[in-house]
Amino acid sequence: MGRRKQLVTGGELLASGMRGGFLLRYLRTKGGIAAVAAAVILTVPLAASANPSKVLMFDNCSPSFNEALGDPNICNRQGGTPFGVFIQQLVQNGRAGAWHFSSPNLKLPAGDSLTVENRGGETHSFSPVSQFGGGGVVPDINAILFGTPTPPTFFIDAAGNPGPPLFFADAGGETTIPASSLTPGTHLFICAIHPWMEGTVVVR
Ligand SMILES: [Cu+2]
Repeated sequence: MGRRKQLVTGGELLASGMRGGFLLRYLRTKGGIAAVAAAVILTVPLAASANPSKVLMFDNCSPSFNEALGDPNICNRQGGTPFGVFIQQLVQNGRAGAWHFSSPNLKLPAGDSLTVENRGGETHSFSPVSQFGGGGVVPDINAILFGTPTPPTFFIDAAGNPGPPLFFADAGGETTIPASSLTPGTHLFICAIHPWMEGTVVVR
């Protein structure tokens, strides 16, 4: 509720920030695309989950996200990828690899719940979807990835019916997927904010 409101606000800020050629101006002021590409040297966290029934969320956001989006609460970590580099990665690759789940593939015994811990600096989600390849909840990220702010989305609820995205975790927080949602079979998850973040959980 409060969290969802914050997300919508973030999307609106992103939208307003990108109107009027914001992105191009931003890249230009930072020395152009070549300089941005040269700066793409990422420090991807190598931490692996010791507990096999836990998934970790990672990103590499930086305080420049807060400046670019005009919201001090987007990213609460220091250092990291400049906002313009992040956008450039999305434009060029359709993803920013440092924004990922670890491990993205998990096997789980039926009856177990699954804890998902956010070790990044931004809010993420581990939202069940009926298939990969759909959009998320941030219109401007969707626009970069899909060419439209409103691509098809495939979020589902525990019964497998279409519904709003579930299981958000703030930076430093966690969310738990209940055993009742992890019936035997293959379950697909994406981050509703960064929809290239994909996870698969096979329950037996
Ligand atoms: Cu995310």
